[in-house]
Amino acid sequence: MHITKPNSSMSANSIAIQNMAFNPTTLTVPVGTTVTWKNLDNVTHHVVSDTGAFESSDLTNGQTFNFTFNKAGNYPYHCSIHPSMTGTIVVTSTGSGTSNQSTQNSSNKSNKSTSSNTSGKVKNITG
Ligand SMILES: [Cu+2]
Repeated sequence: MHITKPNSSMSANSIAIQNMAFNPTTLTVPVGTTVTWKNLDNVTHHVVSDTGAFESSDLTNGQTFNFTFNKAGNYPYHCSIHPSMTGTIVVTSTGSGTSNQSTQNSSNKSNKSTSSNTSGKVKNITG
């Protein structure tokens, strides 16, 4: 478990749970971003990933839930208490100029199977 650093400045990577909806519904963040959900409703909400990538506890009014996305991809989620509440976190890989091209040269087909036939003679020495 990571201990999230206290961030005094309010980041844009937060989702308000308000009026029985996630706001914004879709949030796009670079990989490594910690996303914060905050329940502004007077009812309890429970954020859970569709794929099981993350899950909050029951969030009552004013409570928050943090999750750090360390892998790029789409993370659809919903509220387990109110299944009609859905949202998606889109995590983009940080393209820092370096395009990662992996060129594989697998044209090496020199597979000689050398079967050496050694007939072992067992000498039976008696005496
Ligand atoms: Cu809910």
